[in-house]
Amino acid sequence: MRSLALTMFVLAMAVRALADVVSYEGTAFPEAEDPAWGRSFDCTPGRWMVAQTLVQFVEVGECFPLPGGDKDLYTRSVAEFEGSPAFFAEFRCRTDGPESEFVGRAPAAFDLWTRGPVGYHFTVARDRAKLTDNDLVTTYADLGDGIAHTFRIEIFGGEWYEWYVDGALVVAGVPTAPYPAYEPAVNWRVRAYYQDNTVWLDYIRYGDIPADGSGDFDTSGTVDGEDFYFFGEYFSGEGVDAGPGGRWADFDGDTDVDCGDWGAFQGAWSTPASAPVFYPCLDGTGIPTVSEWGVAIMVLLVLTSATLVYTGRPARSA
Ligand SMILES: [Ca+2]
Ligand SMILES: [Ca+2]
Ligand SMILES: [Ca+2]
Repeated sequence: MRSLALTMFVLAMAVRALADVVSYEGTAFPEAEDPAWGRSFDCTPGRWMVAQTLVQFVEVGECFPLPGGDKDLYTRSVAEFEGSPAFFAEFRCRTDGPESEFVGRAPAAFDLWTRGPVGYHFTVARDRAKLTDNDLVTTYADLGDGIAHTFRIEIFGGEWYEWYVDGALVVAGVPTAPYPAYEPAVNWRVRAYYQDNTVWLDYIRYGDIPADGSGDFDTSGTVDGEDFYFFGEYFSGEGVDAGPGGRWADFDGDTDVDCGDWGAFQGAWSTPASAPVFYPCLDGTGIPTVSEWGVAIMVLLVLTSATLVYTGRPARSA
């Protein structure tokens, strides 16, 4: 019974509308998870969901000669964050597309777009990423091949911005102008230019940067179930730096998000019911018991089966 209740709780958390953070978590296609996402595409891109991840498969030569082919684009206004003094955007993905596709703004692109003089454009290949700002200053970052990576930007009005890959600072500078501003929007685009490729998108999150050590991921003024989901997402374990995205959950300010922070999170819990069980910290050792693993695996299976939604074509092996 408890496992069922936990499962329903986790599923309820999978569809969320946060006050000061917008998140796409890969529980369904973007426009199904939240109708605020718009979709447009060229030719016949394939897409499907697996394990809370959006998978997109694009091929060249589908509708017209090279270069170009399938394109799958999702866009959403970020106007609600105009004037934010501390704004972040973070996404996690991997692709099997090569760096040579950069010439066509492919394989995967994430844009903080605008009609004004400021914007940030990420392009991700399987082993390299680049950030281009509206001054056309481009910075590259080498990636470990074949695994998902976390990309994050923090923008402090017109004062400063910082770009991180997997929690490490890559570049910082003074923006051309404050962002979000000038009819801002976020775009996520997967495209085939000279080669077919597949992209796995785990999540997109953006909004106001939460206060350090607050436990309040969505800056809602309460510490509750919305924050609980993200506490699990940014939990790093003792002595492991959780990166800039996890500072809000690091109550003791030692860079990790561990079971000590979980105790503080429970102390900060502000809704009428007590905080849910957090299995990695259940017995203080960080190691779940056999029966706890059983519940965790059941939840995972339910989530996986609930999100196995197929449309388009399955990916071909490279
Ligand atoms: Ca996900
Ligand atoms: Ca909150
Ligand atoms: Ca900590």
